[in-house]
Amino acid sequence: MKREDIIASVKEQMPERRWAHTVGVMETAVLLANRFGEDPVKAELAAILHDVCKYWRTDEQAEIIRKHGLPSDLLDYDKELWHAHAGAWLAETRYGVTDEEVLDAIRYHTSGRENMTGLDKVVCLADYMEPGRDFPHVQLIRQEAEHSLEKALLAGFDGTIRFLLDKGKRIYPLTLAARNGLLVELERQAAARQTEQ
Ligand code: DGI
Ligand code: FE
Ligand code: FE
Repeated sequence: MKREDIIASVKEQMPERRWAHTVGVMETAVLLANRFGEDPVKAELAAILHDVCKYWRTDEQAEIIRKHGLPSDLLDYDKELWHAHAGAWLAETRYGVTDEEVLDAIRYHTSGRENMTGLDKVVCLADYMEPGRDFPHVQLIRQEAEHSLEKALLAGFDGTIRFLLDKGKRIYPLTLAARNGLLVELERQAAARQTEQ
């Protein structure tokens, strides 16, 4: 499907303020992709579709997960996690997205995963810091994003994990794997800088 047709269809499936969020994620994803050497066209496409079914009924999201063999362990965790996997399935089957990198960026935009690709990171970070976002540590995330994709995303996941801990909620294992993976990458980057000196 053409970009404009995808945009029109996605817009129709959400309230106006969530569409404004999506536009913010599109713009931020393009900016971050250019800043960190990722493909801005792929980043924008993933951003357009990332929350496509966020406002669908949760039983419809769950049905996609159950019917089409998506990870069923998601259903044991917070419903907020479901729209990302269901959204990637819709992107592929209804919107004709074939690029696995784009599909993965949609699929993992909420939970993250171990060994996130550059595109995964850009879309996930854009979702955290688009201009419409306003939560206590968003300024810290935006500051880190000036120079480090990994540090900024780590600040994002730290905030989410703290929020889940405070609420006494379970944490999806991929989120912990994502945070650990970012720490390993940052340690490697620091070690590489040491040997350069
Ligand atoms: O869809 P958005 O609101 O734009 O953002 P999102 O897809 O990143 O969803 C974030 C919500 O998901 C946030 O309120 C925290 C919630 N959540 C629940 N369980 C988990 C989780 N987020 C992560 N990363 N990991 C979880 O286990
Ligand atoms: Fe989302
Ligand atoms: Fe979002």
